[in-house]
Amino acid sequence: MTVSHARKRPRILLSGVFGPFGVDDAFGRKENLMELFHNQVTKAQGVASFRFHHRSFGLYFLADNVDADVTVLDFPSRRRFAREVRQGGYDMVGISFIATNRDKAREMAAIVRRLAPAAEIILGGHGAAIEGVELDIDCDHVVRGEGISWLRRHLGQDPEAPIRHPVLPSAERASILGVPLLDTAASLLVPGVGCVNGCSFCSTSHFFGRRYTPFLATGEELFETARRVADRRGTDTFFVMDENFLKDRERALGLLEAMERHRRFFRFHIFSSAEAITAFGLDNMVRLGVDLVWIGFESQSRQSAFAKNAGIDARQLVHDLRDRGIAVLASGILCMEHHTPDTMQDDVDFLVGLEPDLVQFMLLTPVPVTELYRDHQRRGLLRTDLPLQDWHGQTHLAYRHPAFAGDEPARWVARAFRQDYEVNSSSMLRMVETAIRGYERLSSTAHRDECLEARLGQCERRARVWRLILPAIARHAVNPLELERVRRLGDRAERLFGLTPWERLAGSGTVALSLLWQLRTRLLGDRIQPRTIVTRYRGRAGDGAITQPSSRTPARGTADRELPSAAAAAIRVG
Ligand code: B12
Ligand code: SF4
Repeated sequence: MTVSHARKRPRILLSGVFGPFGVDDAFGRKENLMELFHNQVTKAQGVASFRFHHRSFGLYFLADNVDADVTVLDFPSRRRFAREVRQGGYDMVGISFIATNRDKAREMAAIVRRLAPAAEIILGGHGAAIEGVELDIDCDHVVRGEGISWLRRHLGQDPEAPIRHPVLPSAERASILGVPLLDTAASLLVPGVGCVNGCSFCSTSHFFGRRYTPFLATGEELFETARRVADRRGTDTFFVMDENFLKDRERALGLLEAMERHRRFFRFHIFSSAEAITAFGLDNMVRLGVDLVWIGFESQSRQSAFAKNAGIDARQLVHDLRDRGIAVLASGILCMEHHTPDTMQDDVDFLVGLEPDLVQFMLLTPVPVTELYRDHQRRGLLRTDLPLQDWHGQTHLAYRHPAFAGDEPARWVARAFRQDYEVNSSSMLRMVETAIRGYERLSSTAHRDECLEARLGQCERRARVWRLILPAIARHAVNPLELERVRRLGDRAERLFGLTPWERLAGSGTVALSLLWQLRTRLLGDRIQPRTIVTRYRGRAGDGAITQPSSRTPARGTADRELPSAAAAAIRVG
């Protein structure tokens, strides 16, 4: 159904689910943190874990691409959401949620019905894939797949109009070892959604119909968007939220060509599959400015089951990437159907043995509605007794596996992360090493053109700044092996860059900050709740331009108070 809102510009509230996050309560679980690395990657590394929050990016894409008065409410409390619904006079309320947050979405829909009975309720995001969700949650529309074109069509606007990319930080409140990252946070770049590879377990590939929908279809469009965002935010670094960025080789090469032509050398953190990386070429990745790549290696014992990994020497690939200064996040899947305790240990050893900078271990989870979900459903393996809040892939198996019952899966995940930490040391140490390796290799490359000169300069800055954290890493070393590695890496860095008295002092400063952070976590616990962020967009003004959004972030612990954005920005980085 397309609604007519000719009488006035529609008023829309788009909200993420309410907090608190990462606590065991009626709606959520302690495992569902709003922190990517601390939740799923560096979680076993204690004080050395990476800490930051990501916004609900999809909401900003929707808001920026319709002609309507839109409020985006990110990380609200239940009370804050209810207040916005009661006071906002909204025609529509869109709720974005994932499967684990289904019960929160249901509660929010009930709040809307109670406080704004005339408003339409629209459900979107990955939770919309849950079978029968429209019967379970009182709503008017369930949007499965890409949301911008749906919302435009629903509002009677052109679904095919070019997509306007919002200007957003990729992360908030970033800190490692309690040391805040003072640089402006990398910006978000979303070239498109979905992936054509269709790996059976992959939620995103299936949610978007095993298709790739580009938001930015050419290298030139990517470059122009990156330039606009970078100029507005004052940083040339991007977190690229695209499932398999190098899969479209021509587009990535087009971006590289545009950067070289314009002499503007952006840097990127990307996700990509091993086959796409190999096809694109590692030296091209250096030129492109890839600082970090997330690769799904999944399982050595079933490499052939994933076409993306077939015939690739994973260990060599990781080694060659790190040698080029490209940090690698390698992810693997535990408790797959073929796994026995023995073959699973082989897979953990394989992942750890890749010696990547970061690893992710997740339990195989038949997320609705993937090919794997359908297959498990057909074979009666789905754990329908397990509440959806527990389908997060960290402690419980959502399907019946003969070899891993009870709390065995959780223990495997914990052991795997611990093994990686003890064998490979903290991820920050590994990333300092990668930066230094990249610098050494590039500085000894005989012929460097303008692009490689720029990359060398960036690599040097990264290595020089990051090595300042080595004293803090030493202070919290997991074992004597890590202490020894810190000492050797520190000497290597000093031989390359020297060490000024100021840098020595900064190193001591990182130790002080890390101890403060340790104290904070001991006294107040390890959880950090993201602050509520309210962003208001006014629809198309008379001149045809969509006016800039204004953001409000409440102060720490006072989720209902709004501050002027300058103050909010100051709090956000602290
Ligand atoms: C960033 C991210 C996070 C951030 C959270 C950000 C936030 N503020 O919510 C962090 C790192 C904290 C996180 C945590 C978790 N995440 Co997460 N996350 C992602 C990730 C990588 C990117 C999402 C994104 O921004 N995409 C880009 C935007 C543009 O796309 P989009 O969000 O899909 O939005 C589009 C459509 O979905 C739609 N849409 C979205 N919302 C709405 C709303 C309306 C009203 C409409 C009409 C349309 C619509 O329109 C948008 C434009 O087309 C995705 C994977 C992925 N590649 O998408 C996983 C993903 C969403 N996460 C997932 C999971 C499982 C989790 C965790 C449970 C992980 C864990 N094991 O602990 C936790 C849960 C945390 C919690 N308490 O909610 C799953 C969800 C599976 C599912 N089917 O539900 C995904 C798909 C990863 C995966 N492949 O398994 N996550
Ligand atoms: S390659 Fe990665 S993003 Fe693509 S379908 Fe497979 S797991 Fe999903």
